[in-house]
Amino acid sequence: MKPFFAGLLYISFITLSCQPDVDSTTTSMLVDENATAETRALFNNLNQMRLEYILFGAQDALAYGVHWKREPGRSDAMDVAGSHPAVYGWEIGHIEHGNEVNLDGVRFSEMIGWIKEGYERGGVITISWHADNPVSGGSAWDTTPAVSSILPGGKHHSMFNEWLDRVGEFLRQLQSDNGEMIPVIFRPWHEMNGSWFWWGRELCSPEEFHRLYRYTVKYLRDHLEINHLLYAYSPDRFSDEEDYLERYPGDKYVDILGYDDYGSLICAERRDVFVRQLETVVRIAEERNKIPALTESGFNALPDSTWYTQVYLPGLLATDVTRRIAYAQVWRNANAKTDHPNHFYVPYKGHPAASDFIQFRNHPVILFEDDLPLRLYD
Ligand code: BMA
Repeated sequence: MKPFFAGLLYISFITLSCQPDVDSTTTSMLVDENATAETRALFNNLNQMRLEYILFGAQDALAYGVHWKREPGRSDAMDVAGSHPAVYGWEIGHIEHGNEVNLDGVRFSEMIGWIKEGYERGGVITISWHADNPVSGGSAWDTTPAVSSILPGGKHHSMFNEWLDRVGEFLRQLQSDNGEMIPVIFRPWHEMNGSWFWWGRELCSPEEFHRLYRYTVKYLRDHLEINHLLYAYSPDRFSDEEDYLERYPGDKYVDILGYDDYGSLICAERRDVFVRQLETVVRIAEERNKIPALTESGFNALPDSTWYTQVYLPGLLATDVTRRIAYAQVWRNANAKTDHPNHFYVPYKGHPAASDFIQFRNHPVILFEDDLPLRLYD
């Protein structure tokens, strides 16, 4: 072989075989190349830890639960299993109007406090945004077409920018006592492959959706210079890779590849369907050096008292591939005032599924907040 080609081969061998240290790889991989050190650390640590563990998350866990509201230090998970979840989901719907309270009655000023507490204890924060319909003024579930009207050139574009300004103002307040910006997995425009939200499949084209997602990222990151976000893409259930990726805005705009699944997780008989989807998400994420996650899940009102150990856990741990997700989150325990609560995902004190939930929490792969082996932000 001529020395020139041998040299070239040698160089490419070095390039391929030298693994740069994790930090420099991920710095260039993140959506935000100016992401704060804590945000980069969160990405790196989740990416390493997912090979061994799955973090358990729940929505609104610290704000209220079944039969209680706004009690310091409390969550239904804590009541039943002795620890808060490791991942805290929060929701900022109605921040776009500058309201003081979100669409589920949670005061934003208090939410900021709970986010700080969770972060200080080492938990992970993720935020969704069920924004109202910008055209009709109805809710996120009002399917009046609206996406093209908020994109550049659209009639409601400047109003949309104001909405993003308010999102930014809120995110800027997420600061720890020592001044660190609290990293957030931001999950806007989720379940976009269904048609129940105004940004859904039948309400805008894939291109319009791409533009919406990219515009949101660029506005927050480049215009508002918010650098403490990881961005999550989370469709609802899907049939295959092509379906999953139909509205994917591109590797430059997404850090976490997730999906939301309630329907294929309610009984063991559907496990194959669940496993096929979760494996697809993991594979697509790993091919792109992204982090896979089960961004929403659960069995509403837990009619099966062994669901956590007999359906959920075996689904998450079904194969070497499914268990490589970083976290799995369930939805909220609405603050029921009646004796017949009908919207909750974590068993509350006295519920028949409580002991099963403790077994789930004790599984060595599943991490709650007090199981976290390291601070995820260093
Ligand atoms: C839904 C339900 C609603 C809630 C919404 C946003 O799944 O829990 O009650 O308003 O999420 O949090």
